[in-house]
Amino acid sequence: MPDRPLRLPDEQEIATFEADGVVALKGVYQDDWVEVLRQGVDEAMTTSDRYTRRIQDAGEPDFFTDYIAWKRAPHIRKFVMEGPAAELSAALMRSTKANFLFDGVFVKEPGVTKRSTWHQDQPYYCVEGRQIVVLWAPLDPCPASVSLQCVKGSHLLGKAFRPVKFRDGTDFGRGADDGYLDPPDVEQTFADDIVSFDLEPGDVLAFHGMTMHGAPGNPGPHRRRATNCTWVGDDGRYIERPGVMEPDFPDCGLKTGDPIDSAYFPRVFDAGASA
Ligand SMILES: O=C(O)CCC(=O)C(=O)O
Repeated sequence: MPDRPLRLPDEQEIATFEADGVVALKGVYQDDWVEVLRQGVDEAMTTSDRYTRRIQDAGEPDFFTDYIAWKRAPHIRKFVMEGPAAELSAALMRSTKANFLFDGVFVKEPGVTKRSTWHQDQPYYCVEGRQIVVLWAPLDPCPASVSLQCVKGSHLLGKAFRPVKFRDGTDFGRGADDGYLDPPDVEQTFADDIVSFDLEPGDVLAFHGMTMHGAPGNPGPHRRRATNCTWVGDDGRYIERPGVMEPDFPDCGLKTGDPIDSAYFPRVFDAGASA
């Protein structure tokens, strides 16, 4: 373990991430780590916790979603603590360290028609800052037609859109009075800026916490398993948002303005420590 050395993003990939808020990184998770993640997804899908959900429309195959599965899925924990993601994300964020915020699991069984709603991640949860990256990784071959879609440049709009639930579009009690705009009709407003990629297991779609993204259903005959993990760099700060945060971390002990760099959110990569 692993079958080949870590490939870090090059300067061009980092520049693309900074300009577009999204970059497709080919072959950055080694095969062994992809297999660890697949085992972790199996563990997540056969157990449950407060964010474990099946959100498909009535009569459809499972659309499984989960957050913070690493707390109960040993293989996801192993990936987070020992795998390539922490160092890779620190490089993308040009950060001296990477703290782990949480993981997500998104499995669309063949035949799911439901979209993953267009959204930005940060307005859902408790972090503000510029150095925030989400690493989305397919665990099955994932043509652009079923892969994650991102709106290029949306992380620089300076706008936070009201987060809504994937299941039914209801919101979390944050709105215009709190500075959250109504979500736009993305396909209408940003048609020319939507990007998606043909991805294989081992590839990662890295996007910024404020990048607008979503995903089509999975009408084809193959599973579409994916995980994400969210990393916070030097400037990440805790924020209490109005209404319900998702996921929330009620026992993290932080208050608005505190650095995320705390015992609760492990500093998995530290350039100083590894120098
Ligand atoms: O995989 C999906 O369908 C949605 C993923 C997503 O929204 C995310 O990674 O934030």
